Amino acid sequence: PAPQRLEDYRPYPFAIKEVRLDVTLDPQASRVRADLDLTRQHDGDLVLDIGKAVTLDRLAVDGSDLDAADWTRKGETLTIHRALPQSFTLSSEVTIDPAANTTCEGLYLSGGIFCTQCEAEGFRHITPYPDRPDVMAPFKVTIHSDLPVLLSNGNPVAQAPGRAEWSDPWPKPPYLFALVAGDLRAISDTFTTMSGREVDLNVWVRPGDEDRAGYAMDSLIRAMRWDERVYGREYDLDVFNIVAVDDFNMGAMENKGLNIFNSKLVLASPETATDGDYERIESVIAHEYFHNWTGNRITCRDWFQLCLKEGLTVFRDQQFTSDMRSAAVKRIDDVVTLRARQFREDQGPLAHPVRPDSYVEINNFYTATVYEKGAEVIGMLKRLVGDEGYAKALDLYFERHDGDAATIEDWLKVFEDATGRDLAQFKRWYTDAGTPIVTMKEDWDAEHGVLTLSFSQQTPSTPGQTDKPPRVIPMAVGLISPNGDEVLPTQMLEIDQAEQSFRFDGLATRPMVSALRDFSAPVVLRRELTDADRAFLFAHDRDPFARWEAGRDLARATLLAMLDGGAPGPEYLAAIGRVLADRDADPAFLALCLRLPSAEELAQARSEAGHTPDPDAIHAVREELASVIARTHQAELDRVLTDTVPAGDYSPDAGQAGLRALRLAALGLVTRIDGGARAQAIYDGATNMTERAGALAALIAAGAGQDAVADFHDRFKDVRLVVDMWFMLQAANARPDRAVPLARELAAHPDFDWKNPNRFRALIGGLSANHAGFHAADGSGYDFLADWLLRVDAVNPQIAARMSGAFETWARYDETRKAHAKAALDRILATPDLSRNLAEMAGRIRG
Ligand code: B3K
Ligand code: ZN
Repeated sequence: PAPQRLEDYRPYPFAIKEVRLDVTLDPQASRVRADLDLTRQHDGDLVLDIGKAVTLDRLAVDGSDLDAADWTRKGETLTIHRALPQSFTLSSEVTIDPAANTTCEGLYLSGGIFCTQCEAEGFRHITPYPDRPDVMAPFKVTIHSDLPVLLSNGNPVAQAPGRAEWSDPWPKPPYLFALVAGDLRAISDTFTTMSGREVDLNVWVRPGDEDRAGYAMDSLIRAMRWDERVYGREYDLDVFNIVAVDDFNMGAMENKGLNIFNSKLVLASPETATDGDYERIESVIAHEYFHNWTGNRITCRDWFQLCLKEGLTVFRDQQFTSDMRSAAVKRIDDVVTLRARQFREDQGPLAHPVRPDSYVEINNFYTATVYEKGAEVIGMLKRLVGDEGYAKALDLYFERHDGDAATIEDWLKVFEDATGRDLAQFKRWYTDAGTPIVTMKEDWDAEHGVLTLSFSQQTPSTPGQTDKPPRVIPMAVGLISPNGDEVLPTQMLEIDQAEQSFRFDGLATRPMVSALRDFSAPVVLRRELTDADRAFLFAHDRDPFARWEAGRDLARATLLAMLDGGAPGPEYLAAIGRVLADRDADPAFLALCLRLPSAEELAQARSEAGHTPDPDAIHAVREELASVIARTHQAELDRVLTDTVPAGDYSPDAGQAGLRALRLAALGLVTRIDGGARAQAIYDGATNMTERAGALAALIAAGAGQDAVADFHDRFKDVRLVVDMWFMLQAANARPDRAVPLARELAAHPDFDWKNPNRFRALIGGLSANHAGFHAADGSGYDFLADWLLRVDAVNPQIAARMSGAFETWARYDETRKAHAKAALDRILATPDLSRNLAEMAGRIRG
């Protein structure tokens, strides 16, 4: 199919004053009647979107039925030819089959619960409609069903057995429509907003899951309070409902007043969820709640503007987590994820701008670039205009655009108007793909005490974009004297030329430069440092990100040198010794310092440096370095293992979670040399899932996990989310030569319900995360993935397309692997009836 293009945007010819939906639920034949009050705004036909599986039973204008000659249905569009008055009511009646719908899009069933997913273009599978975000309307919804709980957007109007009425007064785009019906139980609370309105809060789950919903509720209340305090944003309905379902294509969805969640991001208890799960629940609950203003009250004009709501809402949820937990640790975590996913995307065949200008299937553009780089771009804006400028711009954004379907131009304009700053050059961050490479050189003039920092920037070509003019790059630097004191606190340098220098004078001795503090821009920074320089920064930098980065850089340099046959140098091992002996720093920070760079990060670094990465060699050096660390620091590691048991009952807070993270990081290292004895002991004595899953992962990686794997399944076979974990932990941590054979065995396990997105992601995503396992030289990982993508594509194209991203880096590897990967991709592309989703992904990746 032909791509959609940003430049082709045209406003819809009609406005909708009100939508009335009447839905009679039935698993195989649900009936939907829609009445749309339309008014003509511009010339043009009345064209509606309609899903292929929707049976159209009736169409009428102002109550009089249309006959077959009055409309044409072709592909996914329905065009009405009849002459139409200026204002009229269009009525439609359709039948749909939720039980046959396996796509988790539109109206479908999850474990007997009717639920919906309409973003991006799912509403058309429910009723014929202009399924585009710039058509906003208030909705009134009536649901008929015998199921006990019947929910839709907005406020409840009337509830009677078998029937419920909802009214959403806030005009919304169709992608925010939602409906839920099922046998559900709520845990409930109330929230009094800053202007004193009382809001009923409910988290709806399946009967029996109530005792695992408390943390979600607690997170919601904290998020509501935070958005009032930090952004002045108040909730705007009488009720806020969250529903957890087991079959969901992503994490969650911000439907107006009725958020629908993957149960993985709602349900948690100490025995079944890890600290990481708790943290994700907190941040995703907050993220979806924050969308109420950034996404719902102000939405996107078209899907090219997706980052307008997603980049901003990610930025806001990152700020929230920083406030709830440790800002330093959160920043480092976010950078690790950004580099692993977004830098990888920017450097490969899927690179695209934060605001793409064309797409075939919009669901393929819910990417790390749109979300995470979109958030980084906002972080840079905030750095450039300052905290006050940012606050003024956001106030203006909410005031000026409330109720609008807005664009990135609108967004930048509020910053220009609020701060007086010209953002024409800054806009390139939205329109140009690729990660800039910034090279920094130092020139020290000892005689005059002047340090000159010279920067050059260059962005490699990306698909369809070769011209990359210089961007505005906020570069935070500080200067440290040889005794470790900070001689110049953080300065924000603004780089906006291809080459540019900055002078620092009046310096008594040559300082050490701490650069890209707090990761002030999403760039690759290149500079020449010795291991001793890195160790110095790792010991003395005041900026926690830059300090961690120096340690990371030291670890990366050590591993890269080992790939060339070197041995781990003394600086790195000594630095790790200081980390282990540090009793003052935040344990969560120390845990991050102990973690070795991932295999994927090393493969990226290798190919950036012009080498062909060898997955087996990368695996071997990581193993080797871990054992060297464990042998060198055995006593300290043992002390860490005993000193990091939190006192008191389990709590998912950052303090306890940090201790457990440090303990598990130490365990990962010692397991390399003790055959798994300590991991087995921690597994056996575990009182919470964080320790149990962490110990299990370590045992599997050591090839010593058989008993624990069996025990884990026995204990948790009835807890779906933990069974997912069981699949994932095995596939992700298996030794490379065992990974694909094991994945095949697991795919034949009776619990491998591959039509459930979480279960599929657990196994297939687990294997893709096993770097050397997935990239097996015989191509078995690629074949396994291709087989499963094809199988799942026939039932759930979004999941197939998403998981195909594992092929993204295929062109980095050696000829043998490349030939296998290419054959697997060609086999996918040659398959008849491929979904548009998977066809686009496989085509772009194959190149
Ligand atoms: N807006 C949804 C994502 C929708 C994905 C559609 N394929 C969740 C979120 O980002 O908050
Ligand atoms: Zn979002």
